This record gives sequence, structure tokens and C-alpha cells, in this order.
Amino acid sequence: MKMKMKMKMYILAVAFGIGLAQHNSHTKHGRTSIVHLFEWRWADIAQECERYLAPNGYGGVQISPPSENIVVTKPWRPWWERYQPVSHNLCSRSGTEQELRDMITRCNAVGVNIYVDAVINHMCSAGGGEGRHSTCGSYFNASKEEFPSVPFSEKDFNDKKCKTQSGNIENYQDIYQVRDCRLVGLLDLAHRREHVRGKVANYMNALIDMGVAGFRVDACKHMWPEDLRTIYGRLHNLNTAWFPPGSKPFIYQEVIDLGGEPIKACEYYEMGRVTEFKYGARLGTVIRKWNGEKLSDLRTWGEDWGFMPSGKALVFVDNHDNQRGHGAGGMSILTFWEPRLYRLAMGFMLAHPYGMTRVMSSYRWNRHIVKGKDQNDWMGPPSFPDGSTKPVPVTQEGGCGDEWVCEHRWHQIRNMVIFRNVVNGQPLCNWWDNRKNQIAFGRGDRGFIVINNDDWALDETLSTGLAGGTYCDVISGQKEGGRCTGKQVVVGRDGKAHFRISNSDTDPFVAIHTDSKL
Ligand code: QV4
Ligand code: CA
Repeated sequence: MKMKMKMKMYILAVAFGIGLAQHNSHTKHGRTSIVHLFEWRWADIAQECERYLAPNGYGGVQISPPSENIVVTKPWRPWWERYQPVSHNLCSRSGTEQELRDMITRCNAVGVNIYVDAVINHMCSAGGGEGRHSTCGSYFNASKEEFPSVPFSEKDFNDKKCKTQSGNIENYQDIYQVRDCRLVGLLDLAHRREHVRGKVANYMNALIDMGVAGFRVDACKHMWPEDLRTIYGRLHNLNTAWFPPGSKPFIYQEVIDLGGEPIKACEYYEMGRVTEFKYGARLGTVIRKWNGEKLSDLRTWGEDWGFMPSGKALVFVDNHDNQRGHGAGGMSILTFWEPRLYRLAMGFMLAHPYGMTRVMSSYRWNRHIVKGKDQNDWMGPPSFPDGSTKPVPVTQEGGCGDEWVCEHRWHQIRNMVIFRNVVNGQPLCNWWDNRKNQIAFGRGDRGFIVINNDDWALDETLSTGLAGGTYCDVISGQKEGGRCTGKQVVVGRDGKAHFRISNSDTDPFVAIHTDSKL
């Protein structure tokens, strides 16, 4: 009888996707978004958790790959060298193992989770040479496929399985190539082998034991779902110093599925969330008004657009690849380089209930676009002449210096992260649009957003779903010491409020929520 009940519960859980082990992000205190602190040093992330992320409602941080990687000097220390591991030692440009541990402990102590970018599909490039040009000086020999500090050797790679001439992936229409050949020349690990599965699981388990809450798994399209299932199945539960007993690591898998390829994101749903790359690409075209698209089209935003089920999706406006022309997405992707439209896109994303949201936090580089391609797409983080990464200085105004962009500190974005926490679990309602580029919608009785992306003013009285009272707009300002530093919105007893948004406002949108009420 008991067994039957258990079975029923399990089937229910699977059917509704609730409580599914690796889909739970374990964010604390009702926090809903995570931020990718791309290329940040562990010491800076630790401070940021304490001084900024926890007080401003961020649920977690995606960190850059912590494993030892090849040191590339031509070009000089590109960011992408970190996607070429040479061992599972935990030392990188972001810091030492001790610093990593300290960061995890300090972030956990303030309820901010750490999610590790796990590069497990491959080791370094076949052309990576031989020697100790690695971030901790571990020896490796790429042409002989020797990585003695793991150890991995020739038999741990897929060469025999791969059938292409070059040994590289040549055709994304052939699923065998995509999974068994080298992604841009990167030595492809044979996850069918027990030794490889064991080493990869050990690597991830070491991090889990240190206290991380989960993983962004890199290049999942290039790994067989059954191999991933086996590896994930061996992962420890999260450290009970910070997480309830029995908690499984949160897994979100990088699969770029824009349609048109035989490998589909859905092959990975069962094991965790999946990156929804259609999200940023389509939102970009709508906000740019390409192909006659308009904001009012967003009325049906979500699964109806061919996106994956909301409970499976990890969404973002841009990521570290497509903000510089790597990965997929294309020209429509909005980034900090176009701050006004970017904030609009982020505002929409954070207000809309679809998916689990990730905020990108970047650094500025010498972008130099020639015929649509950025010649400097390789440039690494702000660094000293010896190649070590610069700390992130915080300015008097609360932004970041030294070319660190810190989108997550832009007050509009930060306040919308808080908005999302406040409206968490509330349905989308009170949708309004002008059939063009002016839209508004609410989240139950807790929040309301109005956006004007037309070339003329918005001037409307709208039903907000909120209780009567005076609210501070959290885009032009916020509530501070019992008053609004920006615009005020007066909601009547009938729940209606008048909105006026000029198309030339610094930010052509307004957002209010129950915590911004005076
Ligand atoms: C070069 C040639 C190849 C040649 C090879 C021979 O271009 O044609 O076969 O040498 O050795 C870098 C260079 C790349 C170079 C390669 C190997 O850019 O030119 O190949 O190294 O030396 C990042 C960067 C890549 C970088 C890689 C490793 O984006 O440019 O390659 O790190 O340093 C697909 C995948 C998806 C992937 C996306 C970028 O399906 O999974 O491409 N996204 C993830 C990460 C991404 C990372 C990787 C995967 C690889 O988000 O940042 O790639 O770990 O869509
Ligand atoms: Ca592979």
C-alpha cells in the first residue's frame, strides 16, 4: 500500500514536473533570478554576494569555469581559454581553490547560491600543444591526449567513434558527429567509458561537497543524454550545512536549439532545465521591430512561440557567447552596448512569468566590427599586463569601474529582479496593448508594468489589479525613506491608474509593485 502511494506520488510529480530533482534551483528567501558574473574573481564574487546580491534579492551566481585550463597567449588570454580544461584542479584566472571555497561559504552564508559552469564535454583543443602552460602549471600533452593530473589518456577520448575526415564536427545534421566528434577541435571525452564518467562525477561532487547548489552544464548538445543521465545520477545531494537533506543539485544544460537541427532541447528536459536560446533571439527582433514585429505580439509570449515548457526553461536576453557573436542567436541579440533597448528587454523578461531568469553581467572590450564580425570577440576580462584579472571596483554611484559593466547593478535591472521576487507565483493578467508597441500587464494583485516602444507618447488609463494607493515607479526611481525618487503612480479604488510615458523618456517603461507602495 505504502509503495503504491509512493509510486502514485512519483508519477504525479513527474507528470506535473514539480519537485523533479534537478529542476529545483534551491534559491532561498523567495529569490527567483540568478546572475552570471562572467570572468569575475572568486574574491570579488564573495564580496558581491555580501554587499550587493543578497540585499538586492539575487538568488544565485553562475560562475565562470573553475577548473584548470590551458593558458592561451595567441591571442592574449582570451576569455574562451577557460572552456579548454586540462585538469580538474580548481584553479583558474578567477582564483585558487581556497578562494573558491571561501566564496562558496560566504555566498551561502547570505543565502546566495553558486552554480558552476561545468565544462565536461571535452578537454583542450587538439592544437593545444604540450607543457605546463596551464593555470596551475599542470602538465598536459594535447596531441598525445595526455592529461595526467586527472588522469585522462588517449583511450578516454572519442577519436575512434568519430567518423568525419577532420575529426571535427562538420555537419550539425548528423547527431553522431555532433556528439562524438570534436567541437571546434576540442578533444572529445568518451562518456560511455566508466573511467570518464567516474572522473567527471568526482569533479562535480567535489564542488557539491564544497557547497555549490548546481551546475550550468556546457555543450550538452555534444553529449549523449543517456551519458549525462548516468553522470547526474551519481551526483551527491547538496551539502546539508546549507540545503535541506535530500536536495539534488540544480542542473541547467546548455543546448542551443533554434530549430532546424535533429538534436532537440527536449531530449534533455528530463534531467534538468535547458537554456532557451529562442527567447533572447525572438525578444530581440520584437524590440527592434524587425519584420514588422511589435510588442503587442508578446501577448502570447511563451510556449505558443515554440519555446520549451516554462518549467524547463532557463532564459536570458543575452549570454557570454551571443553578446559577442559566438554561439547562436545572431544579430537580433540585445546587449549592454544598446543600453536603452537592453533595459527594456530585461524589464519585460523579469516581469513576464515565463522561465527561470538569468541576468548577464559583462565587461567592456574593444569591440571592432568589420563586415558584421567582431575582430575582438576573443578579448578577455579587464586584466593587468601579466594577464591576471583585475578586481571589480565599486564606484561612488554604486556602479562598477575598470570596464566592468555590472548590468546587474543598473538600478532598472536590479529593481526588476526585486519585482520578479515580489510577484513570484502570480499569474499574468490585465494585459493591455494598442496593437502596436505599447503594452501593459500585471502579475496577480502584486505588480504591474507598462511599456512604450512606439515613436509617440503612451497616455492611457489602465486596470492594474493592484489595491488603491500611491506607488513608486521602480524604473525612473524607487521608494526611499517613505517617498518616491522617480515617478509616482496613483491607483484608484477601482484598481485603475493613469500612465503617461513619453517615447523620449530615459527608459520608456514604468513598473510598480506591492513593495513600492507608499
Ligand atoms: C580553431 C578553429 C577550428 C579548428 C580548431 C583546431 O576555429 O575550426 O578546428 O582551431 O584546433 C576557440 C576558438 C576556436 C578554436 C578553438 C580550438 O574560438 O577558433 O578553433 O578554440 O582552439 C568557447 C568559444 C569558442 C572557443 C571555445 C574553446 O565560444 O570560440 O573555441 O570556447 O576555447 C556551439 C555549441 C555550444 C557552444 C557554442 C559556442 O553547441 O555548446 O558553439 N557554447 C559553449 C560555451 C562556449 C564555449 C563552448 C561551448 C566550448 O558557451 O563559450 O566555446 O566549451 O553552438
Ligand atoms: Ca562530445
